[in-house]
Amino acid sequence: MASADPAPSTPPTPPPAAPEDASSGGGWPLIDGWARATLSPSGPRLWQTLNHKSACLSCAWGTGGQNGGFRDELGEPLQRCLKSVEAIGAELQPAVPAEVFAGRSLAELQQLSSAACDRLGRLDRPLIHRAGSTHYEPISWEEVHGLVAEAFRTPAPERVASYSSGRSSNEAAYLLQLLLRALGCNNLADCSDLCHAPSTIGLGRVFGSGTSMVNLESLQHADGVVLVGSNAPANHPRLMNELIRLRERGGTVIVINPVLEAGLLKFGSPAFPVRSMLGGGSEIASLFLQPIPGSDTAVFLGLQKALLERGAIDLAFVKVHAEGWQELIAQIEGTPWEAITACCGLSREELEHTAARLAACRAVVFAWAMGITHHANGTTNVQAIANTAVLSGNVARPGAGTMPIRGHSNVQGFGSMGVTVHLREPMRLALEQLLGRPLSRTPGYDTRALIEAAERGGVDSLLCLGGNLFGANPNSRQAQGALGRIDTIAYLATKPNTGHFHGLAARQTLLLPVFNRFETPHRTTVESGNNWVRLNEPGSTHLRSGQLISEVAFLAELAHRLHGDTPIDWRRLQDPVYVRELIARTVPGYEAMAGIDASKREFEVSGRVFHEPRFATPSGRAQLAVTPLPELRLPEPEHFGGLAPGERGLVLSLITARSYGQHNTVVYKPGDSYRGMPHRQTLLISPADLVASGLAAHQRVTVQGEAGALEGIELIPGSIRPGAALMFYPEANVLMRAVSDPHSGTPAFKRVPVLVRG
Ligand SMILES: Nc1nc2c(c(=O)[nH]1)N[C@H]1C(S)=C(S)[C@@H](COP(=O)(O)OP(=O)(O)OC[C@H]3O[C@@H](n4cnc5c(=O)[nH]c(N)nc54)[C@H](O)[C@@H]3O)O[C@H]1N2
Ligand SMILES: Nc1nc2c(c(=O)[nH]1)N[C@H]1C(S)=C(S)[C@@H](COP(=O)(O)OP(=O)(O)OC[C@H]3O[C@@H](n4cnc5c(=O)[nH]c(N)nc54)[C@H](O)[C@@H]3O)O[C@H]1N2
Ligand code: SF4
Ligand SMILES: [Mo]
Repeated sequence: MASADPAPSTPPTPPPAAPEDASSGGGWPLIDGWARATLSPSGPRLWQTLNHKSACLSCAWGTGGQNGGFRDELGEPLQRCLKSVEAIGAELQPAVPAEVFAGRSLAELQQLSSAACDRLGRLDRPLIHRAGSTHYEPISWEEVHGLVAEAFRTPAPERVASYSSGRSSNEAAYLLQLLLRALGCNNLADCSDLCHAPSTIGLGRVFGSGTSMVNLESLQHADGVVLVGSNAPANHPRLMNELIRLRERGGTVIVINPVLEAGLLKFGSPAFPVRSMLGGGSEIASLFLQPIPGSDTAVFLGLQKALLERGAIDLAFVKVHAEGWQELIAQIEGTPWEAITACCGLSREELEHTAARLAACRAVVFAWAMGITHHANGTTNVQAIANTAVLSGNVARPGAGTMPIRGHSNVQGFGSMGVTVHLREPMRLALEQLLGRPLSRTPGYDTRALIEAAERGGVDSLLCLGGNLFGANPNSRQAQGALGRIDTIAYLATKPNTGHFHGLAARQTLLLPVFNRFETPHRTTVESGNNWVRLNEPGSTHLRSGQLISEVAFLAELAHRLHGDTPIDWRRLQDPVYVRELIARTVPGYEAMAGIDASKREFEVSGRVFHEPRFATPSGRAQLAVTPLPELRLPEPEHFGGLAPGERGLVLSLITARSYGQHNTVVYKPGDSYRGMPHRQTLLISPADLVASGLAAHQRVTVQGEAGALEGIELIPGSIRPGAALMFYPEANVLMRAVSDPHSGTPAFKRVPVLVRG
């Protein structure tokens, strides 16, 4: 493919972007997006990649693998969405022209937006930035290996760390944690700390297992889905097909979201072309509740109370299969309706009506995403959902259960592989046996703790396996300062991002190009959000003259340089088949990994999907616990310095979320017409708040947070609950101070107090 070759003079081809239509989600624009993408110059290569036997790069719903690029684990065809095309398109860009790094100073590169960083192209040779220099410069791999090994060879293992983002393989993840744990270091920060950690911890407390207890097949037996705090039409489009089918079966979809997301009302899926094209899409929500942001614990407590009052709690089931129910029932009975409705802003009638619909369902799946976890009480939110599932008898049978909708395509695999500061006991014991000695008991740094330790000068060396640690954290200025106190940072990445230019280390920053999933020259595996382990076939890259490395090769080389040949032959870990052997031996639930190279048989991680109500807790019973209502009062304008004379404004609870055209910190498209937000410097506000504050639609205002301000933000009236506002991440991350859930360390990205003034 000529256009995909790394010719330095070729301008990068922008990835194909989906056009939009504001009236519903999906529909014609998606079909048109497919057509445009596949007719683009990189179209043939794109199709080749879509058909490659590897899992989609984008979300953890997971599509592709041994069944071919378009099929899911049940073998159903046509299950690939346009988001995966967006992700592949970006990876098929030509290499960053050599002149970019030779010619542009860091000061210039720091001016680039997230989209512009990504559009520079693919990284194809190792680079280094040395303190005092104005530029990134080329460096040889031999020198890189030497520098990184020197940085991690330390008598103080608590002063080194890693951060990872769930796009890499299970094999790379396993190696990363093994090499750090063998050093005596538990500082394995991961993007899940900013994402679903409250789900892992909350579900772990209730059921003894922190992942979804529902698989795809089971979901297809549900007649009710409660979808909370998820914008699935944009972020997990494939899930929409399941919701469409469920509605077709006569099932009920209850959506809980302060924002009336267009695609959650109606969605046109290309998998249902006739309805999608001629009927304006399929109806999704049977009921739509718009609570106050951060109040979901109150919503679920209200549903529990209404279920109890209408006699719809199966106490016989609960008494046998749960513990702690007495205290929970006492909380439900003892909490007055007024406290619940004041906290969540929904009426008793709304909650009672919803509970009646729930009680009428035979089997309900409770599914949620960041609207639940990105709160100072994220873990409690998750526990409130899990309590509701148990009390209503919707656990551990076909079509019923709890389903956190995972983010990155292999983020769950990273957790399974032990890239976590909450290592589970069975895996600890297995690793200790493998390494022949006890692991360090010093608690590791999760992502927020890592930033705080770095800020104190407590971190010397950091290895980043993908991601954008700078861009993903709250309080961007603090993140930048903290990273700047680390001596050496090595970023392994496929494409440049803002973090590579703003997150510079004190002495040296290495920027190292890696193969992505469909290019890696050896087999790899990943795990979906529904516990399905996929096998990716080897691939090749279009960057033929590049110097890319496989992540496994890089980590095995580092491990060998640090640990030599003891107690395992670290260089043998260059062979991913051997890594899979170790995974099968040491990772609970991964026994079937042992034969996967020979059998090519993908599998479900064992012990995660409960078919009967015997949970993974010591007693086998679900552990119910009370869930305190959150205190959601917003500060006064004076907290932010107040309004200037003649200024108008108001304090709002800001949700920071993804637009329809971005993948996390990487922006593909500036606008979001589904929400009527034409560019990224916008704030979605309710018309009622415009009237109350005296501000005008489309006025440019200042948004003042506790850590920083953004000026020139356009006010966009939209279907959002009064009192709440929505802006796009990562730009909004300058605004917020890091306020984290004490149980999981996850920041409150969805309830950021701000003063809007103009
Ligand atoms: N295309 C695309 N796909 C992606 C990603 C991407 O960036 N782009 N990112 C991936 C990753 S890592 C993740 S974690 C997921 C994220 O997937 P989502 O969680 O769907 O993403 P967000 O944009 O954070 O949107 C969260 C939703 O929660 C709602 N919400 C906000 N606050 C509250 C609240 O207090 N209560 C309730 N009930 N709802 C609330 C918001 O209005 C919004 O609709 O997507 C994954 N897939
Ligand atoms: N305000 C606010 N902040 C948030 C959120 C929010 O909703 N609001 N969401 C949070 C959430 S849920 C998450 S998960 C984090 C995301 O945080 P991260 O995971 O840290 O960020 P990403 O933007 O997904 O990282 C993208 C980069 O990964 C690299 N990459 C891509 N593929 C590969 C690969 O195969 N290998 C390697 N080594 N690198 C690769 C590319 O260089 C790309 O630029 O952000 C969090 N931050
Ligand atoms: S739903 Fe997720 S995994 Fe499936 S094709 Fe779309 S982005 Fe990829
Ligand atoms: Mo995420």
